Amino acid sequence: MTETITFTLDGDEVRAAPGETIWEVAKRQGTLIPHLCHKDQKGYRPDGNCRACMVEVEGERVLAASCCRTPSEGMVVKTGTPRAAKSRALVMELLLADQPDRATAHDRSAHLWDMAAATGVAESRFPALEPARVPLLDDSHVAMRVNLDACIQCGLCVRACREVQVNDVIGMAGRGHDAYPVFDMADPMGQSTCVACGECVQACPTGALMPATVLDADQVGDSADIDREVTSICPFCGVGCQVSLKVKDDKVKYVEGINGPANEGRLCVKGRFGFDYIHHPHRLTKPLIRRDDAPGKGLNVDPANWQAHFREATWDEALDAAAGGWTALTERHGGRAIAGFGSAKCTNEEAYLFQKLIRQGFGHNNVDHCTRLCHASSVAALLENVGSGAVTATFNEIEHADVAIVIGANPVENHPVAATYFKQFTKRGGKLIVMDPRGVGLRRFATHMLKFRPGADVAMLNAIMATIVEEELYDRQYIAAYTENWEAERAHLAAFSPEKMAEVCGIPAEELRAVAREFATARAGMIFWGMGISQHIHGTDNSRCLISLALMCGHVGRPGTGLHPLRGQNNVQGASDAGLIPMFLPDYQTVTDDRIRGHFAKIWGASDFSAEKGLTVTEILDAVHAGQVRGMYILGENPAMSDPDLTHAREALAKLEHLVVQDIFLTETANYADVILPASAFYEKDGTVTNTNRQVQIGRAAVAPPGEARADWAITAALANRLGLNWSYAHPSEVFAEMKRGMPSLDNITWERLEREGAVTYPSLSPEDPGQPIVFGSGFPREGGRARFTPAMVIPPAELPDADYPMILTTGRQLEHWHTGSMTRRATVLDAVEPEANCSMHPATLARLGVEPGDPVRLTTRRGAIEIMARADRAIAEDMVFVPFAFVEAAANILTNPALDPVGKIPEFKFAAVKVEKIKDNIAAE
Ligand SMILES: Nc1nc2c(c(=O)[nH]1)N[C@H]1C(S)=C(S)[C@@H](COP(=O)(O)OP(=O)(O)OC[C@H]3O[C@@H](n4cnc5c(=O)[nH]c(N)nc54)[C@H](O)[C@@H]3O)O[C@H]1N2
Ligand SMILES: Nc1nc2c(c(=O)[nH]1)N[C@H]1C(S)=C(S)[C@@H](COP(=O)(O)OP(=O)(O)OC[C@H]3O[C@@H](n4cnc5c(=O)[nH]c(N)nc54)[C@H](O)[C@@H]3O)O[C@H]1N2
Ligand SMILES: [Mo]
Repeated sequence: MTETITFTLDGDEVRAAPGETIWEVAKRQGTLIPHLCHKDQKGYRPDGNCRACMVEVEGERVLAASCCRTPSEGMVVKTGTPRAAKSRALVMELLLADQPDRATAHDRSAHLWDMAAATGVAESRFPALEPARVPLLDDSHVAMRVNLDACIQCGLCVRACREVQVNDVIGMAGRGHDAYPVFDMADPMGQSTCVACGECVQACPTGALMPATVLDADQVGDSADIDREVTSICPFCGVGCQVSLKVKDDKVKYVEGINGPANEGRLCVKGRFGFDYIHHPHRLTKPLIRRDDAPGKGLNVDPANWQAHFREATWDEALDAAAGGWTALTERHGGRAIAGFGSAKCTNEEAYLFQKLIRQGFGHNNVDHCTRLCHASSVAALLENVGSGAVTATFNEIEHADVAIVIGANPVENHPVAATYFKQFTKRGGKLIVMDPRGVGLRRFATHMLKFRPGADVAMLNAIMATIVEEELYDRQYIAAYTENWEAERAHLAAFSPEKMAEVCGIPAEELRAVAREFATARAGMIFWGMGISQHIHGTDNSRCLISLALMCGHVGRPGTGLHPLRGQNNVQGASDAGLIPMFLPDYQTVTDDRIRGHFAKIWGASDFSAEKGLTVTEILDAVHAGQVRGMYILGENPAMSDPDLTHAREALAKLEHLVVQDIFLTETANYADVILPASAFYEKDGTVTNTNRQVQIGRAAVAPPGEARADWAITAALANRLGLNWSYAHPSEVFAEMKRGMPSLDNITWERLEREGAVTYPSLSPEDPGQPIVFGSGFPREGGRARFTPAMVIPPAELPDADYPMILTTGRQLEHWHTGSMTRRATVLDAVEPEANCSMHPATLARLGVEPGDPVRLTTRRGAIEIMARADRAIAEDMVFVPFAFVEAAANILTNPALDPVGKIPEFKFAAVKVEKIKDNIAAE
């Protein structure tokens, strides 16, 4: 029970919640007590070291630090007494004595100066106490500057690094007045293990730590020297961090995290420092049309010298050419000759319009997007067994869990802000079970790290569940009340004892049993998963196992419990919800149902369209090879890099008679286009996006698109009108209003509400309800209200290592790069940190191959070969090689296997047989 405390603050009787400090209550009451070492952001522990926030407590001899003092019943606190004010002013003066002057400060608008003003101090009467005490400038990092002459030893950077982001890089060296922050043992920041999240920079109250973009060559800067501040959503991953964009001269100058429901002020390196791709000179600024004398379609267009292939066109000409090409093909071959790939990087409204254009304009459902390559199998299993494809709980719910499983996901690199919550959970004593064939970054925090054989998920998970059955650790009441098919699952599991499965998955039986006990006996457990689960030919089975595991333990529907596939793209949840899927109309309503199609046809004022489920991403490219699809519309996707078996995919793109690509760059895919339409980047348009937590959030245009580039929704609408569809949207809010007519998930969520509140989680039960972070506490959206156990069999990967291809290829991501690299390789900081195509192998493997770290190797699979630099990484198993897919010069997907999961239709990106060879150094012989 929460008991509030009543006390007197500046003469008023006020109440404090348990744990609430005097500083917090004062702020709530409208009194800002000066503060330096205290940061008003969730995750920051008050420290009370700077003494800038002293207040007087009646009856106490000494002043109290209001940031860390909680009131007691009946206490009388005065914030503005002369004694308190004098003490605070003295603190300020002493601190200012050692600061550079405000005129030449690193940050003329640092928080420190505001606080000095608030205490009535303009300058210090004291001489500098400790001149030149530490190395002053550290500019070894591309993104940040360290100027320790401004450091006041408040320790906020240490708390930012160790307690909020839990990266443990910054510490304090020296003592007392000589204390100063150091990176690792005492490295320059740029050579330390710093991952450049920049949390310390955001926390620093003095300008001792600054974003490099705010400082001039003399290390002088002013963070308030901006024209405007616009709030939006980070355009990278599905965490959906809310950001404040500081804009100067129509360019983003720097970025800060703000208090969104998912990120609570935190950001990662991409969100904070990866924004400037939008200002890159490669941005498309004018519509382009392929020249009649272009030297053939292919991957040979240099973005700096595109003129040999394309010519600039007016929008009218380009839109006519784009739509005219499709119309010509449909007249000859019917609507099915055209297919579309929409985008999970664009907004909900843009995704909705895209699927509407394909369905209404061409009469069929051959429209899909990158979800097919991503969580398609997870969503298939969730829809089948839970009745809904979205997460059952937000990732932030881990705060209330006591055990969590993270399997086949590497959140430290791929969902870094979510990972901060996972790491904090372990610091509070939460038990973390990590399951991954690679020793991913979370292993340092894991209670159990199961480094099992790749592709052996079903064997391992079935063994864990078999233990739970055998040792009767399951939740009988939950199973009886909320599930179906338990007896079949239970019988099925009998064949999977840990002792039998240990050899298959490579984890000892005792460890499997220990993990089973840990998870099943927990009060509240969560399961998080990623591409290591979904990107297999048995991806749906993998997910079925995770669902069954959660259900049998009753770990769904309560605080601290839930199933959470970590969604990837910034708007893949929203794009899927909006119907960018061949089997579903918006809100996962099946296209085969006449009534549902009728409903949408009515909303659209259109005639009926095909009742047949459409083709998926990989099936569409197969249909191009088969001559069935002849024209395409590709929006914000780069299949010439992201599809499996690129040779096959690129041949399909080259074969298309009419390809329209709408992107912000001249991507590898755009190389094959007939018409290229220059679009706006995320920070250049208004719209909503839905993150992995089901939080619908609003993004706002901060800068204008470059040149003649236009907002994606407006381009799609213009194309629709050229196809005769008569759309008339003046603003994305009108599209959102239309979406609501067919999407019950958006009930109680309006554009106006999003503008006001920034974010609403669906489902929202009333116009006041901020939304439900946890769902399915009282049954599931399936017939009978029950979730289902679906037993899964062990199926080996499609392509096993053999004598010719003896190792295992696995692919994925790195912290600094985004998928196909189109954005992040054009972001200054990210490209500087990770400029070169690389793969990773165990040092013993490199030694066996005679390869030194940094040397190039050749990787060959049945589909092709690439040459790439090799790194040593002990986290990789000795028979594996890990390749990120961001680098066109060594494209991982030349190698990957296109074999598909039969249900989710997702390719097996995580497993292929590969041969690794040293590239002989034969330059001397030439
Ligand atoms: N920096 C960065 N962040 C991103 C992205 C990006 O491109 N760059 N992309 C975003 C997108 S769209 C997505 S979908 C997410 C993906 O995020 P993650 O799911 O974390 O992505 P991956 O790195 O592809 O793979 C995750 C893990 O699967 C493991 N794995 C490989 N084989 C197996 C297996 O057989 N079983 C199991 N259990 N695990 C296996 C790998 O070792 C790897 O650690 O990231 C999002 N965030
Ligand atoms: N080997 C291997 N391959 C994989 C995976 C893997 O793990 N391994 N993972 C798969 C997964 S999970 C995914 S999600 C896919 C991702 O595959 P893709 O979606 O093809 O990859 P991205 O690079 O994110 O492509 C996004 C495109 O949108 C453009 N863009 C960005 N913002 C905007 C905008 O506002 N408007 C427009 N019009 N364009 C914009 C970018 O320039 C870029 O070309 O890759 C898949 N491929
Ligand atoms: Mo993804």
